[in-house]
Amino acid sequence: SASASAEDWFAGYHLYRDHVEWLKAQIRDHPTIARPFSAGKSFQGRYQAGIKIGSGPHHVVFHGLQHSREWITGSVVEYLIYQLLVGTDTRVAGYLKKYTFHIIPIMNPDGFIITQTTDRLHRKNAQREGDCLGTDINRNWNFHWNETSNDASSTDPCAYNYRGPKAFSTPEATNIARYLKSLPNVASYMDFHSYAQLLLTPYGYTSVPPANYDSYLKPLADGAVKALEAVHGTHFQAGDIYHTIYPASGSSIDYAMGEANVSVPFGFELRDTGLFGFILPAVQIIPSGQETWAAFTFILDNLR
Ligand code: 0X9
Ligand code: ZN
Repeated sequence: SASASAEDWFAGYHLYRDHVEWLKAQIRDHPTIARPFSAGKSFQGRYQAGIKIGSGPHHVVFHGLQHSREWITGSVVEYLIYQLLVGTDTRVAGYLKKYTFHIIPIMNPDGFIITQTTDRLHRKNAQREGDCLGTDINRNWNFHWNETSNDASSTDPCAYNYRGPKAFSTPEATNIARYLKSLPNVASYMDFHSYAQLLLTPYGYTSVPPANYDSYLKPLADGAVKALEAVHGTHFQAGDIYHTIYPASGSSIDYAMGEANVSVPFGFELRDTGLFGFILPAVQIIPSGQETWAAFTFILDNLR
């Protein structure tokens, strides 16, 4: 349940309603540093519920479960919340003065419900078109949307990477985009996915990386991956979406950089590399959280 100790909470995966309660409990238990917010409502009217932590001038925005079958991402995002609220890392006090964190563990609640009721491997949201269920939210962002060459996104409502009938037809992406643009300066935006063990930078829509890639983004990502690997020896690879995973257009971090002016957007692809895939055993939640914390804090320590 939501009042379980951290050790118990991170020992398993949980029902949607328990995640909602868990987040409320964190806010209730840490009223001086945490408060609730929501980016808006999903297609079916569920809140994209979030927690704001800290009071610094530099804003850091991140979320899990844009793709609903990637359960480890919700748990790892919660683990990062837990570290920011009650962790023993001595750097946290400094982070809470420098940054305000805006964190949404479950970006796609409708899809998450589907994975817990009817289809464990559902990836998309709940907007039906004909016989097929869901738009791929991570192909629906309004920056180079609908570049369908190279399988970067699909026009087929039944495809796993269906782009939607128009850019920002999904409320889930639209809400987060509006939220990003409402903040005065977003120091970093991070979107947590699984699985592949990658730390991705823009772009996915083109093979040409952004202007700050060689001088800043790639070295920062390499450092973060090195810090991650030092914890449990898990191997990650860093690079741009286009070359490191595959061409993808209309995705969140491309939008964050190209349209919302975020100079340091990252897409994490968490454990594993396919042995368990999306069905990652719960015993890996804490180790995955620990190594992700190392990458995350490396980024916070080196943002400029
Ligand atoms: O295809 C995707 O949307 C991402 N891979 S996944 O296996 N999780 O579906 C890769 C896109 C990269 N963009 C971000 N990570 N935001
Ligand atoms: Zn994903």
